[in-house]
Amino acid sequence: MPYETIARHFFNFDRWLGIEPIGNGHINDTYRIGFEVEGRVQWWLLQRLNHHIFKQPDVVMENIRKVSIFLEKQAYPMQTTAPVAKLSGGLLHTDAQGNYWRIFPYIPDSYTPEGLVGPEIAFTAARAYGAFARALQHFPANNLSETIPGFHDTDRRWAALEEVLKTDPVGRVRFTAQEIAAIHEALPLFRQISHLKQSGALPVRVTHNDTKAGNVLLNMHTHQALAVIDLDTVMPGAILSDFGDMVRTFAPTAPEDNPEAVSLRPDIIAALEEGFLSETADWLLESEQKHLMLGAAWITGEQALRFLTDWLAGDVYYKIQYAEHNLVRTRNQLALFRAIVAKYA
Ligand code: GN1
Ligand code: MG
Repeated sequence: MPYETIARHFFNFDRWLGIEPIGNGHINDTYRIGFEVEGRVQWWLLQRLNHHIFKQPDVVMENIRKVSIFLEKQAYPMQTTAPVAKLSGGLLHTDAQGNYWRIFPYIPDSYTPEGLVGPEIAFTAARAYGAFARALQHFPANNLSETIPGFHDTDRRWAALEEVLKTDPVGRVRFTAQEIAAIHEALPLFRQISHLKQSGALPVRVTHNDTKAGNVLLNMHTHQALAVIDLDTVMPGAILSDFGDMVRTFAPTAPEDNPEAVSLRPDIIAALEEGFLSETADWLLESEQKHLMLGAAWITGEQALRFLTDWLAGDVYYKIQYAEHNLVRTRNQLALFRAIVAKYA
């Protein structure tokens, strides 16, 4: 059993109980595993780290290790999930196929608040991400590596789109004229963000960079926040993207790959702002606080740009479930971008 063999690099146990896939990430593969040690059942989270996307897996693990240790020393109101070391040392197991595996604590009785959650849950999740940002406020940004260079550097992502428009590797450009025209509407806003970054109005901070609804764990019974997970992209960034990704994933009436029209839920946006600011209003700059919704437009537009680029490149980055998945995602995010700009940005 290959999964059991992987797990045995991390733990000694008596009896393997099995494995099941969990979560719905677009990049890594995540499983819950179970085994027995001296008659006691243990559950852990096993994950295959996608090394085609995270090209330096050791650097990712080193970032996560540093951040987890730092958080554990703060007055941090949630659980941390530091990766487990192998019995022989090191945080990654490489299998014969060259895949990278790691293990994290599994947090029982938890769920991620995806779907049409109400304002109380949105508030709780945003407060959790706010508490995460607060706890890392004094973490020296230059101690972290960029696990994906230029992750939220939208100028760089725009250049990648231009490149794929030129090379058109799978001949999709001519069927995508509407979406390509639509993404150009976002260009002035992307420029505005670059300008705010350069001017110092958006200082470099240690940010999570993937604060979607699926990356906060809540208690199944009390609905309190248990943990902020998926620290693969914790690195220097701008706080607006962390707020923006919450709006992008909590506020719409449908998920990011829904082919029908999406609209925004204003009560959720208000709750996200309230929750996030309850942990950040006393230390974020005014120029950051007043641009939070600009962050929502930015990160939604950037997500549209990323899905569109991947569609035109031939689906080389995001996992897809059907042929036009990335195109459907692009249209959804473009519609959401327009809705945010029309009302807020
Ligand atoms: C990816 O793998 P997952 O689902 O946590 C992506 C995010 C996107 C998100 C869109 C490393 O996150 O940046 O916002 O898909 N992660 C990476 O759902 O690119
Ligand atoms: Mg992620």
